[in-house]
Amino acid sequence: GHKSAILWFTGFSGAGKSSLSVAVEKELHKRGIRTYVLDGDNVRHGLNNNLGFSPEDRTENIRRIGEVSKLFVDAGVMTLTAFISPYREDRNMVREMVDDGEFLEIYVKCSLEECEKRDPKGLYKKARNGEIKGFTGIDAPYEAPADPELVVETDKETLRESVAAVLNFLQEKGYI
Ligand code: GGZ
Repeated sequence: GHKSAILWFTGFSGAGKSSLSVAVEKELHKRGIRTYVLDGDNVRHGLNNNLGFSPEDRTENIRRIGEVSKLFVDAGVMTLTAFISPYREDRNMVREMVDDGEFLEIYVKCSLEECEKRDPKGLYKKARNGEIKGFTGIDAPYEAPADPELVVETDKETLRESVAAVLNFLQEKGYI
């Protein structure tokens, strides 16, 4: 058996949150653990399609994702979330929604320089051009976690190494 929790990946756009959450999910499946990944693709296009990127909308985005994640955890599902979630207070709000030990904050650390170099969707370029306003890291803030359960550094480690770090953490702490 396992103890279900929210694996809350936070970091810049392009830091690798989605890739990492999907790769961790694959490993959990190998161990017979049921999972669900919440990310921009399945949340911002549906449940949260009325929200943009103002500070207020980002807070509401994170609140709803927190509430949905809580439902999944109650159903015994290991829940992985991949959102920038730039505000410390918003992440702490989610932490407060669930029982102790059910919110695992994983800081997907990557320098802005590297994220901008990767720029998989060309969004940093647009933000620099002024075509997108309020882009995280350019003209909107990112508040790094003060005391995360785990930090992975995607500009210094391979994806395999980051995945192994997450799996080791879960094993050491008795989640899997
Ligand atoms: C940041 C934005 C913005 C602005 C659109 N700022 O690389 P992506 O495309 O797929 O990741 C980004 C995603 C961020 O959505 P989140 O729901 O994770 O944000 S938050 O947690 O802050 O609510 C990016 C795209 O949406 N995107 N405009 N202005 N990212």
